[in-house]
Amino acid sequence: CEKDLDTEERTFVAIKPDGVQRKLIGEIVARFEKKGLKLVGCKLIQPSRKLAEKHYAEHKGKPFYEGLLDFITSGPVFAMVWEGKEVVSTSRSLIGLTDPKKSPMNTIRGDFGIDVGRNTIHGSDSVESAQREIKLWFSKNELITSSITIEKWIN
Ligand code: ABT
Ligand code: MG
Repeated sequence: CEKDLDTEERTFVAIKPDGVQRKLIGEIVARFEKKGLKLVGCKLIQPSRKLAEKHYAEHKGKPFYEGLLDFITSGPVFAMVWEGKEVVSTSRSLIGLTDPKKSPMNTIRGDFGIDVGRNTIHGSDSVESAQREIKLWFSKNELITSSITIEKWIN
């Protein structure tokens, strides 16, 4: 029976301005690919203040909120949508803990960061957040929905 790709779990992942500036896009994308996850959309985008406010709405009023918005809008962000089995939690495992100092080695934040306010990468924290964030950052036509697989192009 054919796999229905439309119903597979998706998550929103974004390499933050510090990660882009430090040329970590290739390294990070490679880790997601090697894990077996599937990239269904990506773009380099410098988020507007409005987009950043919507994205981080849950943190409004917290002491780090304004600084967080300044940081996330300070340069290009590499936004991605990944698909796969339990991709939300799988991605959070690849990413590691919020504070890079406390994040284990072999996680992205554990390997590449030292500052909680510059933690390199974002990943949705639940299936509900993922659905909200994907809608916020991407339009439908920017995401691959076709179930055509590479095998069909091989004779
Ligand atoms: P995000 O993927 O950015 O959402 O991080 P994560 O979900 O792991 O952690 P949360 B709690 O959502 O943090 C959001 C951003 O706020 C920064 N932060 C967080 C601080 O600077 N100080 C704090 O005390 C806390 C709790 C870390 C996250 N982003 N960055 N960069
Ligand atoms: Mg978060």
